[in-house]
Amino acid sequence: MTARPFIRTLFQSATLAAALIAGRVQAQNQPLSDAIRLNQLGFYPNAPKLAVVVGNVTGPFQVMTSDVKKVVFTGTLSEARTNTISGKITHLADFSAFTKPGSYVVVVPGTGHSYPFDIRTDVHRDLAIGAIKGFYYQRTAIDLPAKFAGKWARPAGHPDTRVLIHPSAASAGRPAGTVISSPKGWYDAGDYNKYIVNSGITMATLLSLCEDFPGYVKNLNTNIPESSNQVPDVLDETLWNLRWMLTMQDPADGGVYHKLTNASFDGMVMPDKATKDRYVVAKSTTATLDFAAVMAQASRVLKPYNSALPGLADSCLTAAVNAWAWANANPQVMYNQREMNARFDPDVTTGGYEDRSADDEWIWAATELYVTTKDEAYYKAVNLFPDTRTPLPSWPMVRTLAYYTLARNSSNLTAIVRKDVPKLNQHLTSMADSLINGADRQAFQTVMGKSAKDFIWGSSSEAANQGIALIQAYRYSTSPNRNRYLRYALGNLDYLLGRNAVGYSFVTGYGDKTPLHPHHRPSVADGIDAPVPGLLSGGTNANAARQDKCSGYTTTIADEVYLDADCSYASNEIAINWNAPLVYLAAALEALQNEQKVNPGQ
Ligand code: 9MR
Repeated sequence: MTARPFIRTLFQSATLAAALIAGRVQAQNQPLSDAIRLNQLGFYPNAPKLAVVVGNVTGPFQVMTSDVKKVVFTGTLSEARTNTISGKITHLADFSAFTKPGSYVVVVPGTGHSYPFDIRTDVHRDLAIGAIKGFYYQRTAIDLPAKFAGKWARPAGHPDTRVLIHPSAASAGRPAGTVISSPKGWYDAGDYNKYIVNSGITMATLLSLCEDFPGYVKNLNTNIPESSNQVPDVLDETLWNLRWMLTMQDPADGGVYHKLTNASFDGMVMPDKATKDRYVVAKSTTATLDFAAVMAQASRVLKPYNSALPGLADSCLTAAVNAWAWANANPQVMYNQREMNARFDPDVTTGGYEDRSADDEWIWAATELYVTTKDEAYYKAVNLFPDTRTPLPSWPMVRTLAYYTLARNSSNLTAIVRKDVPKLNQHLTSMADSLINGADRQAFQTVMGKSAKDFIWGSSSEAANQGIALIQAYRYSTSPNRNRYLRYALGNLDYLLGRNAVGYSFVTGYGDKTPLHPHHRPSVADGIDAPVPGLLSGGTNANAARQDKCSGYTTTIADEVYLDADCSYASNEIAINWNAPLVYLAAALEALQNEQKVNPGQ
């Protein structure tokens, strides 16, 4: 983070100086070209290295030192590829064979040079740390002092110590208007509300990183108030939200409120200036099951930290068991904001996180509870494989999170469940195989974007979750070809960091062409030019113009509809469920690279 602007400044002044010395000719010969798309942070020495040139250009390309003075590698651009979505032509510049650490640019004679990038062994480590730190900046109810927040320091917002029970959430013990305390947690996104459903997958993703790479996360220091304790920073960060989630459970019956929210979205003001009444709204089956799953997983992950966090693991398990009981008594309470508003006041118009089916939430909660307790009653309560699909995880579709959990705990299952492991592995590998199938022929050679359907609201998280799916398959596959999964996981990180149809690195502050105007209230209102760093923009969304009606979109081509404007909440908001898979992908690839697992071979 700190090194990038410095490198960039150095690079820009070096380029400028070179241009001045050589006269205008040099500048004209080697302009910065937006047509050369690559991971703007860089590459691991022993991993694949690809740049994609958009346009019909043939011939040689070079890798040069970042002062554009010395050629260190020469290659030939690939045959033309046609982007199946836009019809545009691309050519690949593959310099995987070049492995020497340093700072470089890719030069395509007649086109120009790329942004500068590094080749080094820990090239995504700062990103992993920065993306975790992004959650710190989303914290409610705590001052962010300069010591931890740098120039993005700000006073606490939303203490949430006086939250009203909305009429939709009233119960005998807590009639409408009752005041409860429900502090901490992260802001969901560019808005200031807190939603249990979206916390569900977010927490699962971060807890899974801790479960999958415990050794690696121990050394990720994010400079937060808890950094000096015995708990890894990423786990400390999740605790900020976990403690809020615990307050969202009604102690009288175990049910969990769907969300804690204003009646309507705040204006573009700083958190401490947003002081509207806050409500907890309707309990729901999906929120309660997501809560049960998170608490059961957290109980497992927190167990080794019992001396630093006495009793917390046990409290989480109790909360999970009580939530499960509520869901069993209330199996079909689906949150429907329109119906709720027809019955109760005030109307609530903030994020809905509505779902058509809770079947997948049942599978996920049952699995987490089973794995933590080994009580087979949970396992027998659901049909783990209702069909042959392995849907990519997203906030309304959490079934595959159950598969990841069973796979990662497969050496510690009871006999009756162990017999399902081969089927489980088959689900994970066939999912990965279908993801990578044909990716090698794509215009950007990425899994992401094989289909125009990838470009939905929050598409960046599709890319990141595809990457996670590939890493899970890599971890459990016994195929000699499993390294392919890792290569394509890395390819999707390259996508997020610039190898894509719009040429943006979608992470604020990480890369050279990054979102400067995310739909993120603090970034808009804080008076600081640079947006809060380490936040993943939702990214390209084919339907964004219709959804947010922001003016300024210039195209309807599915993989190009992205607008770096703060009105574009359908293509340029940030959200915790998008940042979490970025954290996982970057940190997991770093961990695997440390183990020399990411390489261009088979
Ligand atoms: O991420 C959500 C996306 O899948 C939905 O299509 C969209 C519209 O319902 O809502 C997104 O979630 C938003 C939430 O409702 C409120 N906070 C901001 C979230 C990100 O845009």
